[in-house]
Amino acid sequence: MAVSIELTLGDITRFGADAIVNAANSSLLGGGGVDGAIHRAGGPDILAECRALRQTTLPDGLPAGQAVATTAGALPADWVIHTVGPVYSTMEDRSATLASCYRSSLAVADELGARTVAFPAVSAGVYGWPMADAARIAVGTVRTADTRVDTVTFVLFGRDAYRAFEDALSGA
Ligand code: AR6
Repeated sequence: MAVSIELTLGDITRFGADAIVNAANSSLLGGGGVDGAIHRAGGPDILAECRALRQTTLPDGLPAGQAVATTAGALPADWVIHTVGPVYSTMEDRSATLASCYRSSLAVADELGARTVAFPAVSAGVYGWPMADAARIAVGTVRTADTRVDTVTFVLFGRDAYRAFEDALSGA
């Protein structure tokens, strides 16, 4: 069964799903954007698990394109799946790494047994990826992913992001 893809406008920290995805950085120790919002709203348990990961399985941090899960703390989700998007570059095509963020996050969701997953527009904020292209990669990757996740919702912050994902979904 293909994944059902939905779009919504809003703040991902308020979105109820089995798992929500964080656009983190390799340190896993927090930052701005959606990362900052998730740690603020989810409380200290998320950071505590991130620190524990850094002390055990991820001493050098999480490489771009990979994903790892923690508790969702106080958020209305069971897990946060942290993924690290690539920083946008005009010198190098990092699209495969961005696609890998979505595929790896869905693979982690499968391991957890999560059936509903919410994503932000990974790399399309601080990391500078042009929104239309970020949306095309996100939608194209999720659409073709081999996963047991039933529903992926892209939770988009702002009308421009929403429109870009609408266009990507309709193939415009
Ligand atoms: N809900 C949904 N989307 C959001 C929210 C929110 N609460 N807040 C921001 N966005 P960004 P990146 C949108 O910068 O580009 C952090 O410092 C935002 O408008 O959060 O992958 C990390 O620690 C944009 O469309 O992530 C890293 O250092 C999208 O989420 C770095 O930023 C992604 O923007 C990661 O940069």
